[in-house]
Amino acid sequence: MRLVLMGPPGAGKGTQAKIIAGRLGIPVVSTGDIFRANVSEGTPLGLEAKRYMDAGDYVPDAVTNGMVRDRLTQDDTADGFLLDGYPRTVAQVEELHAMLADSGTSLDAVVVLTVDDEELVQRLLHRAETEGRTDDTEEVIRHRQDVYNEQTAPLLEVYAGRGLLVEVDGMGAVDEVTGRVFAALDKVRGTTAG
Ligand code: B4P
Repeated sequence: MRLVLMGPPGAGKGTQAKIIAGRLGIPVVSTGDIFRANVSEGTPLGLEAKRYMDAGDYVPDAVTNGMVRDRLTQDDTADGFLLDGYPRTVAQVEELHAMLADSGTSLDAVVVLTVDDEELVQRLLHRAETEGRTDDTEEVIRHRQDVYNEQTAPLLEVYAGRGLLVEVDGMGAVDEVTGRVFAALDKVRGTTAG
């Protein structure tokens, strides 16, 4: 399967992506994780990305798109993948569409996790205590929510119009949310996943 997992910061994308992809036997491609790996290795990409991430802004499309294009040419993604946190802008949607068209493929579904705003802030503040991520301060979290609402929320309509959008309630325990994702995927695609 070729899946996209979307949702506001703190919705549980990274958490669910690992579980879902593990069960489906496909790799996770997380743009956030790739950026963070580059930041900790001090690569030129990491140095550039860090400026934006620390402020809660999106890394420029040209940088992000090039990185994803490279990743999706690797062999392990040939039979499927789960994109976690990409695309996040309309330009990224079109670039992804072009990348897949170049290889004669297309997306199967775009899953969006929905979670109340205050719950999102609480989850990220809790993560700040445990992981110390530099973009998990309350001020930056609220800015990330605004950026999501301005730049990423409009993508939901785009994917709904293409018949790909699957909305899943992201409130509640992690395993409950996973169960809802698979139930929704089974319903939409008639898959045998899980
Ligand atoms: P991401 O790494 O994608 O960060 P995120 O939106 O905070 O989501 P994440 O996956 O980490 O958190 P999750 O919801 O799983 O992006 C970070 C930055 O990278 C962006 O701000 C941007 O600068 C840059 N970037 C990434 N992709 C980009 C793109 N395409 N274009 C441009 N820039 C890009 O989990 C949050 C917390 O909630 C965790 O602590 C988790 O344990 C907890 N949690 C999860 N599920 C829960 C549940 N059911 N109940 C309670 N807690 C739960």
